[in-house]
Amino acid sequence: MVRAREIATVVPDDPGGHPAGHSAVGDLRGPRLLNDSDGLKAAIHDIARAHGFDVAGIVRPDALGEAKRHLAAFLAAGAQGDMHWMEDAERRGDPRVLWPDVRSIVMLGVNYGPDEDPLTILSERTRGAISVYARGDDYHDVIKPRLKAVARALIARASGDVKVFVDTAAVMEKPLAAASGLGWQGKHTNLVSREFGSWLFLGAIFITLELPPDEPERDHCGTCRACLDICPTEAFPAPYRLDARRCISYLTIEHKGPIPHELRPRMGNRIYGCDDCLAVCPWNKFAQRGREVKLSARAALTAPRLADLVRLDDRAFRALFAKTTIKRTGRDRFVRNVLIGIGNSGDMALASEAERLVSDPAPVVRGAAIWALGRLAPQRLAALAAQHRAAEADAAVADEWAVALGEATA
Ligand code: B12
Ligand code: SF4
Ligand code: SF4
Repeated sequence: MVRAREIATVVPDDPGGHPAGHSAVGDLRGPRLLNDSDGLKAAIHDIARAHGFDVAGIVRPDALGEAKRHLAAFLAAGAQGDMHWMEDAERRGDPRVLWPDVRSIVMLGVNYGPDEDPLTILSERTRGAISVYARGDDYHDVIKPRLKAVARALIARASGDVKVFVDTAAVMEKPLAAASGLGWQGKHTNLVSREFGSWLFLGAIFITLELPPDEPERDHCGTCRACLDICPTEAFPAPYRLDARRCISYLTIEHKGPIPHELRPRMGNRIYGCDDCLAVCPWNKFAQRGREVKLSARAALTAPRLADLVRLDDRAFRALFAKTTIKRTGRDRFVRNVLIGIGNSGDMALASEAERLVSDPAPVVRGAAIWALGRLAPQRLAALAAQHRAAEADAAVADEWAVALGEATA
């Protein structure tokens, strides 16, 4: 039995990357030489399963194919918005640039299939829709130790160096997962699994050993375009291509400033992420409920009342979202999202909540409150203008006043 000599967490190379703010990179070393790569490959599936992964596949680091070119086109179009950490196409587009010693990549997936249809909550307009992936414990924190455990088990059987990644590092997890046979990238760009539908979290183990790769999965989308048609913000300029700047997931999680006016009414009550394109996929008929309790939805996050969420101060926000991925957006951006939901709710009882936040210390909250109140009760907003508008020092909030009072267009 060989013990890891080193397990180090190094370099979050996508600071602020999606959806949580840290990457997991560990170096694990073991001195024993491997002489049975087929045996190790067979063992990987058992080890992965024993550590809570539902699927595993092996891919060569040069298997990204067209993905690098597609990434370059994505970046050239500016589709990454203000996710500037994505702009290193050389490293992101080739795992060998990230780590020249890598010879094989083990791609792993954890099923987080929901208990119920995530589209149902969208008709409950006074409640917030939090996307399925964010309703339980932060998946990075759940998956990272497991990746390390699998890596440890691997080097106990073989020599080699290993690094583990779950999101946020400059690794193109979806095309690698597709090339390793875990599924295919659907027209919504996410990985679709024949076994688990849309609901797989992905992680990667880079290893210095040559392992026999698995066969890639082929595309099973056919003529279907359900995910493209359901998108409320028309975020797909073409099948297999996403403009993140229009995606509600980007707008509610990654984007720091005011949300573009044109897209606000289309967001409905989606206050953190969006599952529409995932949930509508017909391949979900094979989906199964996730087996990891930590990833399953907390009762408080399945259909929370907008009236409660909009009252969160910093402390209450951190308490409610402790150990979730939501905590990293911070109270201000989260309340901004809730106010968009309130503006879309049509519920006059929520107007007083927006009214109160017109004087919030955070500009991004004030701006969204002005918009929400303008939607629900324009006369009340006009009455408040005399009191608040002249003293407004923030240019973006001053613009919100002008737009909400009909003096300017967005
Ligand atoms: C940046 C990012 C985002 C951004 C941009 C998403 C995107 N599609 O690029 C935003 C914030 C919008 C986002 C949203 C979501 N994300 Co995200 N995100 C990432 C991240 C960090 C990088 C993705 C990336 O490299 N994008 C760049 C683009 C260019 O690459 P791509 O998506 O693979 O695009 C391919 C296609 O566009 C295709 N293509 C492009 N042009 C053309 C042309 C033709 C002709 C063809 C055939 C193909 C083609 O080739 C590209 C390369 O393979 C990954 C983690 C990671 N490190 O990989 C997680 C990740 C993709 N996200 C994930 C999740 C869960 C989500 C959400 C579902 C969360 C939610 N519920 O709100 C949504 C889904 C939205 C959607 N429809 O994609 C999971 C997806 C798991 C899975 N089963 O696929 C990942 C893998 C995280 C993880 N470790 O589990 N995300
Ligand atoms: S996550 Fe929602 S907004 Fe983003 S592409 Fe999918 S359906 Fe559109
Ligand atoms: S909804 Fe249809 S087009 Fe979209 S990923 Fe699923 S099968 Fe492919």
